[in-house]
Amino acid sequence: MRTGPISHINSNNNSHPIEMTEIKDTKPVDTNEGSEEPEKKKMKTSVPEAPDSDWPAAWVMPDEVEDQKASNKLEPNVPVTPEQMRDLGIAFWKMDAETFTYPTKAIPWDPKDALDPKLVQIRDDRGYSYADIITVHPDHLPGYEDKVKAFFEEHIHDAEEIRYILGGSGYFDVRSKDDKWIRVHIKKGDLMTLPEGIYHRFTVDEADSIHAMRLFIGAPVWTPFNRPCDEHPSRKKFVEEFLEEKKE
Ligand code: KMT
Ligand code: NI
Repeated sequence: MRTGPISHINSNNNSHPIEMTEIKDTKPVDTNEGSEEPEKKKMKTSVPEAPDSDWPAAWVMPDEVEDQKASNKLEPNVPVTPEQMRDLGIAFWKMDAETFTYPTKAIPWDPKDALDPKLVQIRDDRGYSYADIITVHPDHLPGYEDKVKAFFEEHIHDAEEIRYILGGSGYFDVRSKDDKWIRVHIKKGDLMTLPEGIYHRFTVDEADSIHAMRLFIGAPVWTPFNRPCDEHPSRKKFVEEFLEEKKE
């Protein structure tokens, strides 16, 4: 389901349904500039990612689904491993969302206000200079069902998508190397990044509630480019980096 009235709920139908009202105070944090190059090219932070046992459950899902909020596992289930997710450029950290608390909604939320040292370190290492906090729940988001449908349109962005789940749960679906849907069940304490250019979509699960921090490098641009957009530079970059056979 890639078309339909839900793409028109905004005046700009090519933008995410939760937009920043005003973007103030987006001064960049220290982006580590001028400091030593990390040893490994891909190592963007010194904070170790979660061990495999802490990664979210993930599985292959059918091409078409009736109920986007259902788990939609194949019969029998086809699990997807953390290694397969990392091979698609996904990164994952387990955070302490119990000790550190966050408002239900803050647009924006200044990432410099972070008290959690792990969040501070990831923020600084990766240059996350903007954040906001939203709650996708029928009581907290006007036009809830339409927005939930809009999040489920397959799209890419021209930047990394960074989500820290502060409460509740939901599904991020990403396309596998062979273009099947992989469903990733994220929940409280999960910080996941999707690489620029990966085809993906989001939905709440049957609990209908997720509280999330959205982070961004620089002034936020949430613009989704709906599939197909294979000629988009971010898509081409993703295909080259993660999908094409690497020559030694
Ligand atoms: C997204 O990318 O679709 C969202 O930000 C949805 C709410 S945050 C999990
Ligand atoms: Ni997205």
